[in-house]
Amino acid sequence: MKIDTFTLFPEAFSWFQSQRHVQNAVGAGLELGYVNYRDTTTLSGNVVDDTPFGGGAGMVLRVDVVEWALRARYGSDPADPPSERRVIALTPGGRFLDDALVDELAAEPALTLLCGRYEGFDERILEHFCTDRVSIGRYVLAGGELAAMVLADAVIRKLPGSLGHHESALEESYSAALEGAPEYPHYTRPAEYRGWSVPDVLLSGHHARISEWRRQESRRRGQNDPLS
Ligand code: 6GU
Repeated sequence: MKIDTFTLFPEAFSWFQSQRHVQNAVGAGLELGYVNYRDTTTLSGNVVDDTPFGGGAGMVLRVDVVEWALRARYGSDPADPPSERRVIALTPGGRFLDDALVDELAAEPALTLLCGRYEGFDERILEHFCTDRVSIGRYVLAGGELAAMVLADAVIRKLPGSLGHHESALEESYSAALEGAPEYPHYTRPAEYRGWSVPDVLLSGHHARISEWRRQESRRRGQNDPLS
């Protein structure tokens, strides 16, 4: 898979990229690229944004600036995105990111993530250059970078070779294996701490009973999930 991120702050991704599971995925063939809108703008002073028509607070990322960046990267008209690439704008008005969308994106050969800053994107960017708009929740971030990292992190840990044990991405919170419910509780040593003990069944070595207990706990937690 290839993931290109367009941003004014590529340096913000250096910690993200250094994480073990991301490096593992890179070792297994993931290609990560970063493009700074600033590098291809031809506006004087390397300008990338402007004030909104109609007035109002903040600055808006310009449609021409985004076109130049996309053309320079892909050599084609961004208004005809190739079918093998999802072009995703990170924007608070988008489709909410959930495990199903993450699975869908993890199956794609190529993703382009467009980060906005300030008040966001000129609407024509979303309309003509993007296949998707994605939000990570009902609140507003100052820019799309953190949202892009959230999306990329969730996608990358689904790729083969990212996690130590491939199964660890299968039976986890919100996955189909747990029928969309949150994950069951985990415990490790010490088995007893300040009088707080680990459920006996987990120490029993009885795999069928352990599985059954975990499914029950996961379902029970799912009943308290306000979104399900
Ligand atoms: Cl994707 N971007 C911004 N700027 N704010 C957000 C968001 C995205 N998702 C939730 N809030």
